Amino acid sequence: MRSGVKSVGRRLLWLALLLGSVVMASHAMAEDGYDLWLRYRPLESPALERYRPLAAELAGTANSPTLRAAAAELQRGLAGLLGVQPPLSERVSRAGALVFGTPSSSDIVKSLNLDLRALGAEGYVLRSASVAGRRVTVIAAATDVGVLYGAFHYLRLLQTRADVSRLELSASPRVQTRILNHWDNLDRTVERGYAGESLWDWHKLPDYLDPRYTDYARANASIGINATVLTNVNANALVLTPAYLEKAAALAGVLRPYGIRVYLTARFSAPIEIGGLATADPLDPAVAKWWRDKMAEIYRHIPDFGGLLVKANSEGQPGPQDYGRSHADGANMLADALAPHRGLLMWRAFVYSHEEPDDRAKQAYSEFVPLDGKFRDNVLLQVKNGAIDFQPREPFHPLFGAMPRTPLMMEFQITKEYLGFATHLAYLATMYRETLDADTWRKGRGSTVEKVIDGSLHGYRHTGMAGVANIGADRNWTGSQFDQANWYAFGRLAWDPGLPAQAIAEEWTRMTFGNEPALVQPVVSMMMGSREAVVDYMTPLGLHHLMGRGHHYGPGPWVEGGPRADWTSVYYHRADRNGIGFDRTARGSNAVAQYAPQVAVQFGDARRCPEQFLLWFHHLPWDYRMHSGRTLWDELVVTYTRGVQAVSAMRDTWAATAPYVDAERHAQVAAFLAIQEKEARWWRDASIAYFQTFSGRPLPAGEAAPAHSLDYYKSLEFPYAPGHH
Ligand code: BDP
Repeated sequence: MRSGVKSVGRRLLWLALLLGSVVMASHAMAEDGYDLWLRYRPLESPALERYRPLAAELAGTANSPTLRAAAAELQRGLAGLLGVQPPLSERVSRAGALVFGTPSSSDIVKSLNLDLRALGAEGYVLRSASVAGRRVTVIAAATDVGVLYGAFHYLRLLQTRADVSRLELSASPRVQTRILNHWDNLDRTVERGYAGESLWDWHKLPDYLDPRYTDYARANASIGINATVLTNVNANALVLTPAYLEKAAALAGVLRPYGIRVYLTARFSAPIEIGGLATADPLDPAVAKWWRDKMAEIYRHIPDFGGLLVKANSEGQPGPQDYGRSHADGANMLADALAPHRGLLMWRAFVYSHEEPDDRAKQAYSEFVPLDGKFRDNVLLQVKNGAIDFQPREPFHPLFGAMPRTPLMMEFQITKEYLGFATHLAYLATMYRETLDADTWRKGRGSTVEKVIDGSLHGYRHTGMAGVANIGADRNWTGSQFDQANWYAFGRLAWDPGLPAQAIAEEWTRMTFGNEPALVQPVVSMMMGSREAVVDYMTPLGLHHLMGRGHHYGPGPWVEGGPRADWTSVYYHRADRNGIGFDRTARGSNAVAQYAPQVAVQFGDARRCPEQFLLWFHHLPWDYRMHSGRTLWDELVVTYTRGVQAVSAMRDTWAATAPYVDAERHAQVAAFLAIQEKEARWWRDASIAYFQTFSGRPLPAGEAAPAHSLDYYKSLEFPYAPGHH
């Protein structure tokens, strides 16, 4: 009996252990996306056998925080990918060593006499070489942060199964400041954020440094992002008070080893709000002194503070025009306060006023072009990709190419405020590429926006690219698995604005999900078509600004009235019995005249205007003949439907990838695609129901009628839609 009890007990114990290990194993395999693309999962054969001998040892001296971060990342990556923990040694003692360092940190690197000067302060080389007769791989740079970037690149090569046996590559960034703009508030809400609360836990700072801050830094460094604005452009002056500066300094301390500089947003009226002054007039000496003192104070807290980002006289924010001064007066006063510390001032060109009757699309150009050459040396003007506001598709902003004497930096939106929030799958690199590839013609053919941004067209002394972050405290960082790709793509394009969107998608997919061709190919093609699908079901043929009021969730083409015309939809689509579209030709607002003549004639002529921008520039009758031979009305309906169909096809594509993706992430993406399909149909149906009241025309043959009445769509309300405060 006793032995029987014992054996039952033992069996139970075994069962418990077994169950425990199964639970643990499945837990270990469950993936929630936290790892991002830095997902160092064990390699399969034969890649494993190929790479292992090339990482037998880590040879270098980790004698700075940045080099320690580089060595730690290599160790972590190699342990995950190759299942080895290569010893760290100062010299090469075996074949297959991975040598890392700068000429000053590593005698081996020094002895190789590499020409590192051309790489600049952030570039690196990856090179197969021979040291004392032994084959090694070298990750070398002139600076520690270059080594860190090189380490991430090396790991990426393994993650994407590249050949690393004969490496001979070098890389350096084409844009100087590669910066995230967090629209994060001090109460941890995030304006237009769809990934939960702000990552910055201000309340617990500076004493508690969430380990996530380090992972955030790793992720950014891995794609070359070297700066971050911690706070919302709709700024709260409190962030400039001593208590918050201490908190910001603590964050800067975490980010510094990863080559990331901290910036803050400055509320223009801060001298009044926290400084006790009666005015914030930029030409008042007391105001200028207040800012000078404030900057000195910031630099005492954060010696490598990057600078300030300012939204002024835009959407109700205070600014120099409140005192009858120009944007240049305001920007230069702040730039002067930053200059002794080598800080940069990023001044946003996103300005428009409801008191100004002119077409909103024209206002930034009208405001800033006359100020070209009037800004201090440390000012960059930050310009959104298009002239309205981060719409699913906009023609490039006419300011690009039009301010040769003022460094213009790009502002892209990574968070998908106008492209379906976190649930819609929209890979944005194709959109970023479209803008970067656009030809401004300002210095003849080939004067692309890319060349404006990398500074080569006008010889800018400063260059920059900003991305409005989509990051929050959600486990998967960005609210969805595929939104991680947009963070990734932004960083890669900021480093090299010439990269093809497809190559970035492929790289990301391999790192994030795996290398099986049956996975990579369909996922990449799904990503490549995804943003076009959103354009089709939300704002086809150049339509824009048709979303719900305030929260911007879902369709709202009927939005009218309220405090400002330029915050309604009817202002933009101008649909009536006769037709639809915003006439921006010489007969209308003449916004086309803000482009170079070669561009203006194209956009200004309905026959030559790319149809994707047709209703952006033209008001056309419903029976206008499209290139397809269809009427404009029919084309509109067909395009909406095409968008919905594309999402259905994406669902099928994704379903077929199930064998290659862990269950947790697969299920989440599948569920989000189902939401996307539902909402795509909602956009189509609501838009068609609304525009049909003007066109008075039947739907083309075979097209399904909207599922509900227009009144139904108009009645929907979403008081707690995320991202809106
Ligand atoms: C708009 C957003 C608003 C931002 C603004 C900006 O709806 O929340 O404050 O852009 O960029 O698209 O300043």
